[in-house]
Amino acid sequence: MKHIIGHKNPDTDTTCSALAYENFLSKQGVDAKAFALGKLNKETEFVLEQFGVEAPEQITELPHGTEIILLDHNEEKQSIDNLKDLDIVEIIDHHKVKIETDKPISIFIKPLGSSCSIIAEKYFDTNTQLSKSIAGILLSGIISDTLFFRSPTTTDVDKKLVEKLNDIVGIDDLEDFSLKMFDAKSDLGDIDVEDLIRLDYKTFDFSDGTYGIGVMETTNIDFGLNRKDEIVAKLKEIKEKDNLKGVFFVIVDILNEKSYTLCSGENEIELFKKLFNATDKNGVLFVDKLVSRKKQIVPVFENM
Ligand SMILES: [Mn+2]
Repeated sequence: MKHIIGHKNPDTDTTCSALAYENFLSKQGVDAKAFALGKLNKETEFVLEQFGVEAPEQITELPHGTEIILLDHNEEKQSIDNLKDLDIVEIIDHHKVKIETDKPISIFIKPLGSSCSIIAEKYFDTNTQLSKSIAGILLSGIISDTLFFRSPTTTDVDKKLVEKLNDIVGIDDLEDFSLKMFDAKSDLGDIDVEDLIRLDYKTFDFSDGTYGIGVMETTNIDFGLNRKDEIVAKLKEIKEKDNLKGVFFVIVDILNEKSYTLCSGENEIELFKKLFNATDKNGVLFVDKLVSRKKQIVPVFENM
């Protein structure tokens, strides 16, 4: 059996695309199952419950030689702990290619707003029957990753796919549905500060070292900003512990398309201000329209 796995710190796109691809492959007679590398966030739980889809089993390692399909990621650091022992047979993703493989494999990468868009296209292109529940989770994954088309990663293809999927799902008010998703994502209760930072966290190798960048997409920025001191202290701790050049925590106001970034030290504050022309209010770095780590933040660091 092929194991389909999304990235660590699973989000709605990675989880729903993996689940939908399991369904797609089963219709082609391929034995495959989706797994999650960690606890699902509340947005994903809301979406799965909404469409009656069971959450994937959580794993951290797989037996030596297991055949795996990577969904929504292709970097080792974002993948399963013992990736080196496993047999990658396929990659489906919408991020830039970073991986080296020891043999030819199927790689399917498209510059779309979400991995769910790629899976949805596979259904439509092959006229594969698409149930209301699978169409529902695909539509949700696209809405989540594109911040309901607010993110600059959005393409016209994503918009058309949501329309086509909603012909099957039949949601009357998509804007209202997206707000419910984002509110679910923003409802973090009394989450531990490190868990908050690592909810959607990735590390990147830039020219002068490795950096960590966490993103909190929210409809309630105060949830993050009210814990500023605690978050900054933890960013410093993570920087030391993980031996990083710097750590950033970007609080994204989804509905107003603005961001507020916290940093692990003075050098990082200066760097971020310089790179993004940010306004500094007591260590909170404000940038209008900066919402996408993939399309807006990482490329700027890569060119510094
Ligand atoms: Mn994605």
